[in-house]
Amino acid sequence: MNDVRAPAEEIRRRGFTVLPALYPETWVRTLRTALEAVYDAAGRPPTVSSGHVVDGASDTTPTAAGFAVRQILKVRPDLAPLLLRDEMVAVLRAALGEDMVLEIAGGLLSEPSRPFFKWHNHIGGIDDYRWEKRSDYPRSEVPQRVLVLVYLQPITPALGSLLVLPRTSSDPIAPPAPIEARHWDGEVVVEAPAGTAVLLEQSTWHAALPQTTDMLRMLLGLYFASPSAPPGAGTDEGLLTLETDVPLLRSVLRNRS
Ligand SMILES: O=C(O)CCC(=O)C(=O)O
Repeated sequence: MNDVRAPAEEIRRRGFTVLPALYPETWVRTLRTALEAVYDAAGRPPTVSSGHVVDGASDTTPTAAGFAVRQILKVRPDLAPLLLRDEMVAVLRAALGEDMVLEIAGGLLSEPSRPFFKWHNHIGGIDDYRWEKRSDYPRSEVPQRVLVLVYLQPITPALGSLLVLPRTSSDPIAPPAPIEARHWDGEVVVEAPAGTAVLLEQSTWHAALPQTTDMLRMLLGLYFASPSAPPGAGTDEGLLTLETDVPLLRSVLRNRS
């Protein structure tokens, strides 16, 4: 395994790190096929709506972010062995503490109809929209929560590059520019091969450019938190009672004993 201290330090120092092509090609293919099958079973609706991922009761739903699969292991328990990588979990432990937990495991599909995915972060969990209406953004000097985006296709301009604004823990938390603006000064444009995991500290602002090619764009969204973090929005209830014989997954569940 690579040294995990450098990427963990990067999360602390600039709010994110990228682990390129971390997931093997065969896993990426299987995960893509599974997510597309979930989308097929839902009748392939338009992927985008004005809704938020945390709203609504169904397992799958179009949202502003794309077609969200809220609890991937509830709809596809067979994917448990393919969800996590040792190196990623080691980096997360170095950043969040040995007893950090997986809060949410979801999936997201989109296509060219998804417009610019405006700047946002994940303070307090999956959707941060309530913070838009506030000026008292909560601050934490140590990482409390990290979102991992696992890209199931290359991240390229044609497929919608990811934009990230690096931040240190002493940077302001409020957005430095309008969240609708396509480009912010200081942004990093992330481009990487399929199977790449991008680890974002919860206060790190990010956005995604629209894709121009027709292919379904798919990713996993995995939220990890230190046990001392205040409970997150949109917690994946299924993970609280999940029983699994996959040791790596079991080791990050709240009920792992
Ligand atoms: O679609 C993307 O590349 C970014 C997704 C994202 O920012 C999120 O799910 O929070």
